[in-house]
Amino acid sequence: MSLDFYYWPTPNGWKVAILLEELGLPYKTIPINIGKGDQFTPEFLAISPNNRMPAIIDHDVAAEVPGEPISVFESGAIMIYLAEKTGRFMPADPLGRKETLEWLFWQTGNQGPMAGQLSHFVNYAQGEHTYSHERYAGEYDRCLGVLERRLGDREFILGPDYSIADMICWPWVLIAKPLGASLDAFPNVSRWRQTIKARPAVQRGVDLGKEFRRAAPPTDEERKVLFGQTSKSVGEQAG
Ligand SMILES: N[C@@H](CCC(=O)N[C@@H](CS)C(=O)NCC(=O)O)C(=O)O
Repeated sequence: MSLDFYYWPTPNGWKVAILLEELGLPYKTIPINIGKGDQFTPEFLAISPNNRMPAIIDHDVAAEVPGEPISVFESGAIMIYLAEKTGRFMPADPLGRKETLEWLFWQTGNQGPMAGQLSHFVNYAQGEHTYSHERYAGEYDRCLGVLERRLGDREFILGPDYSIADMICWPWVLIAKPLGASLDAFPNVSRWRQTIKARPAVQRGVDLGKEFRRAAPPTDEERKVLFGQTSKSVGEQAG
């Protein structure tokens, strides 16, 4: 398999980095510097129309299915694509597949956006935003509660087997503390977080591109790129 991985070291990028490392697939990392605006180039938008990373291009498809290489955007879609293509980290039976999809949709529709907005108010928003901050802190906490109940009688999200459902939910739990949340009230989540953290492939995934990680608050230039995006501003940059 020959894969290009469009990536920047953030929790959403780690999800796919972890899966690629777990699968042991060779891949070429293409950094998408989201503070510089790489996500708005016409080339990247052709792969990822929502101007967000992660995304992948699978060059092997041409060999199997005649035609162009296949691009995939949205972390959940990428993970299903790779799990189904390799037959790993996802149950093949219809009910197991259904449960995997439930947790992938839950992550990308609930935990991810709520944690992402919480991160915005913890790390980036300037000035006082008590209502918004509390709203997202509450939602992040609620999502931790959802995982806590799910993991009450299961080692992993789907049961005894580690899967893409764990890989997609884990990165936003990894950074609970920097988001201002304690895991003290969530013993099952804490246990699960530690078990997954101890996996060498997970460590390699989280370390991918760590030299690009932000050491300081964003500059004014980066703020302009990242925040206040509209259809017009993205359209203008996309050319
Ligand atoms: N729902 C998307 C979320 C991806 C996402 O939000 N990526 C962020 C980095 S964590 C990004 O690319 N941001 C670029 C921007 O805000 O312009 C997924 O799960 O893939």
